[in-house]
Amino acid sequence: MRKLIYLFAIMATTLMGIGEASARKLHIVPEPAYIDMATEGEFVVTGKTKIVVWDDMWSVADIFAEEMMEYFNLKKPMATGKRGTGIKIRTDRFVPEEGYEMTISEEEGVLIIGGTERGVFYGLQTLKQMIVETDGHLPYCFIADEPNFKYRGVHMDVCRHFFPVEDVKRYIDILAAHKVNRLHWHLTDDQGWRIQIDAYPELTEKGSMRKETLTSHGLNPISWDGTPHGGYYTKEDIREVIDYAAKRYITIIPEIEMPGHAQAALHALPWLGCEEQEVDVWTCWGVTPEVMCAGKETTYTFLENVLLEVIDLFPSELIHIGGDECPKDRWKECEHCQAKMKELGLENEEQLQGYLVARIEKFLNAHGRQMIGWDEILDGGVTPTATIMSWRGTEGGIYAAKRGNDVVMTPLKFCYFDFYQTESREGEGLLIGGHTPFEKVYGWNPYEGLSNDERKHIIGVQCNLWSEYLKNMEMLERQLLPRLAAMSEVQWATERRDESTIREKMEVLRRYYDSRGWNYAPYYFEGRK
Ligand code: TNX
Repeated sequence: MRKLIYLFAIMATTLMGIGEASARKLHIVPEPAYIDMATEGEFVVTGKTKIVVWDDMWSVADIFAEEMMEYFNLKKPMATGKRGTGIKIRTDRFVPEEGYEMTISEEEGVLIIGGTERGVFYGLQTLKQMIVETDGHLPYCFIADEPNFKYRGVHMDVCRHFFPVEDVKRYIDILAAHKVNRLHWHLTDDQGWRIQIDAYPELTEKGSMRKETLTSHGLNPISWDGTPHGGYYTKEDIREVIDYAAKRYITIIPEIEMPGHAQAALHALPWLGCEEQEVDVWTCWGVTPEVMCAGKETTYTFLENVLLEVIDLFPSELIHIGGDECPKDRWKECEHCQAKMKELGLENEEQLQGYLVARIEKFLNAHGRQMIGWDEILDGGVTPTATIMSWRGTEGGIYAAKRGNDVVMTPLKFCYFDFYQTESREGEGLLIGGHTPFEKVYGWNPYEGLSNDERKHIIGVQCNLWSEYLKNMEMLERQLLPRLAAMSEVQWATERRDESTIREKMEVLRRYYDSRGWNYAPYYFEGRK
């Protein structure tokens, strides 16, 4: 398919009379597969330019028309219509599904052909960057583009700190501009349950609010803010967010944590624990021993009922079940867990978690969905059909890929955007730890350690943004940007990365961030790492 694009590119270049590459350059993040610049000529886009829509893709056009309003200082969105000249958008099945071809010439004005509407959407993301870079004076050129990875994810933790619907939408806008197509929405954890479940109203009534929040790293000195914190999404909120994301070709993968990271659920429904112990919605960070009981049948009924409502809400094929960091202390002392292990002939508590995970996977499959979980789900013996999210390193992912499981690579060293961005940490405030500067993300090879055959199982790459120390959108954005730009190069343009040009490209992208009013960390631009 890629060959076809190049062939078309060469033909188009000849037709348009484009000669050798000129000094005229475009700086696009992530790097497109193919760019051919004409030596002269430009098409000027202004607020009066019309968007000419074929194939009825009005929503794609409207989003672009609206987003350019502020840039062009308009009172209403740019005009759209079925006929005329300007920015023409259409689809053609000869272009790869997520790909697009953009021609800017005297004859065409701007013509974007996507393999699908999704491809057109990505073409328009590129175009927006070009408009800001050239102030609307678009040089004649031909671009053909398509992504390397089909799963291009970003994670959002709304449990450690809650972010209202408007913030989630803004987050989605940022993702879309980087051609990300998955939002992994971490909806339940020890510190808050954030999704309305009709069968168990207590989950949000009691489990969405904690008394206060830890503001230090824990011991010596330990401090809390003394302020209650909470919030949750109604089903209506969630539908609104899913719809907003879908219009930007982002699938939301919901995560319901089990059997660990569940203290907020245990607070709401104490019978979920081994001893029906009374616990608070957690006010600390880390790993708590208070986990769901894996011996009682009532736990399984609960999980299935919750998942039924989750499946009903979210169209995503993949459903994330967590599975990480589940201490087994309570299970070792629990008569129900021990009886279950005996009944099933299990040797240890790891295998009991393996049983829970496999049982839940079967349930999801029976309802037409696929399970994805953190790499700990490998520990208790994993089924061949689960997708593994490799976070503790790449080893779990490599092991799973070798066994034939699909894998999303998200090793903390390169993909944890809650980590510090500079070695000195100066000016960064209190964060969870670690050190992941822009350059480290950009230079990471997600295929390392895998043969060509095994690579096929790496369906994608994701960065994770845990919010323990990120209280508001401004802080969240400074952790996300500009590192998401580096991540998008890994996701979309793995094989096209070039360390000699990225800094120049980022100086241009920064102006694009400014034009959209997004916050970003200054360190990379200051040369600090
Ligand atoms: C580990 S990644 C966690 C999270 C924390 C994060 C902090 C994973 C599956 N578990 O619960 O928020 O570290 O970096």
